[in-house]
Amino acid sequence: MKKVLFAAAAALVLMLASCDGGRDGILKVYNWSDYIDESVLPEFEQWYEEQTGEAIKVVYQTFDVNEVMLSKIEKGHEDYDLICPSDYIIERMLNSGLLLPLDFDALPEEINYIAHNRSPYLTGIFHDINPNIEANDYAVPYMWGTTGILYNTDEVTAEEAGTWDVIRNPKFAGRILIKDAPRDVYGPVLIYLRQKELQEGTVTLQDLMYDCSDESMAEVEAYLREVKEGVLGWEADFGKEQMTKGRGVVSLNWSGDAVWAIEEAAEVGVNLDYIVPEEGSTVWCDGWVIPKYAHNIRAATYFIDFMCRPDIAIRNMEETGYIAANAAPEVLESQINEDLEPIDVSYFFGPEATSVRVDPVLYPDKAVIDRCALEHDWGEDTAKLLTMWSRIKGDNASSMTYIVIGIALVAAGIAVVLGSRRHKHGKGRKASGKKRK
Ligand code: SPD
Repeated sequence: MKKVLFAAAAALVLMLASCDGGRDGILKVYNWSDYIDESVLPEFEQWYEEQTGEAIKVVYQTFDVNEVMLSKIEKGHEDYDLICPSDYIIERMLNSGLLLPLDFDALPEEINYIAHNRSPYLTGIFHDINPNIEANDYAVPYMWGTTGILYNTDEVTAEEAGTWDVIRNPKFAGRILIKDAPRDVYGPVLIYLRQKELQEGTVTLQDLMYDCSDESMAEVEAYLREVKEGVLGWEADFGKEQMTKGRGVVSLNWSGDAVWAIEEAAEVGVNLDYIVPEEGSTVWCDGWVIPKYAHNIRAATYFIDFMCRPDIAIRNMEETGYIAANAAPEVLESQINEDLEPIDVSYFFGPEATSVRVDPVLYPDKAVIDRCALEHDWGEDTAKLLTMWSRIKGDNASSMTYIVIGIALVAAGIAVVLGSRRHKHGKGRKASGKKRK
């Protein structure tokens, strides 16, 4: 309901702006759903006015699927000022000239939170996005994490959840949730299918992130057809709730959704945990970029900066469960929990952080990071995956569904035959004088 009201308010603001003949005082932000503490939006409007003397109104809209967002920009040329795609989509947008370079010098030095709080680790991740264009000149990391398995510890052992094969384990059939995110499912499945080659060293995780060959695509599709037999739902954002209610017991999910679900579930006595399977996985990072159809570049740059202010980053983390791409000491401080075991997160926070008590689901241990790779854009070959994905999902029925439909058809056939016999013998409802309403 809150979302509907928000969307209606956004539409109204846009309508009023267009009646006004322009949208100079409007900042159109397009972000993932459940990915911000929405109370920071009016605070940004106030802060922006204090900093620049100009009024701004944020129009905030959300998406659940990277490819839906991309198509709005690529095909629809929508005039968002700011969007938040994942790494491989940023790569694609860079390749097709859809992004504007960011002007960090537009920000006064004393409030340049982007420069002050960058994590070298994520700067490196973004540097690796595109070998030809420096992505850090076009994008600022927002949130990041891993893809793994969220599981119900009363039903699934850590050993069972510690392999990607859990998503086709018949023991959990009908209680498995899969993210409706084709690249985030394809990558882990291919990593699973190529275990032998990975162990022999004939292929690397990085190689697999570029592998969209017909052969691999066919193998992943065959595998997903088996997975589908036990799938409770292909979900863009409802999986975490299904897990907290105990309806799902295995969920291929992102670390941030997992953190949110683990905490919510604990409050109602459902025990969940999250693991990055042994075979390896993907690490991902979503970042703020300004598309070339943007109108309000200055306010967009200030908005990115505001998101990098440590107190704002902490609030966004607390609201969503995701890890902010912010390596400020205040952020580390806010995450310390004396009940947890110390882990090494120096790769993210720097050399002081070799042994700190933070949540390992949020901040993966270095050993987990070492078995993860970043997804890459496939260019025009992406279409092959999207077609395969709709083939898998579109044909939604499992074999159990076919059995049920078969039984229903046979039963209907028998009923028709018996009905016609009764009719002949004068024993039907009509024949007995009772009228249908
Ligand atoms: N509810 C917001 C989730 C955003 C997570 N982004 C992950 C993208 C992985 N490619």
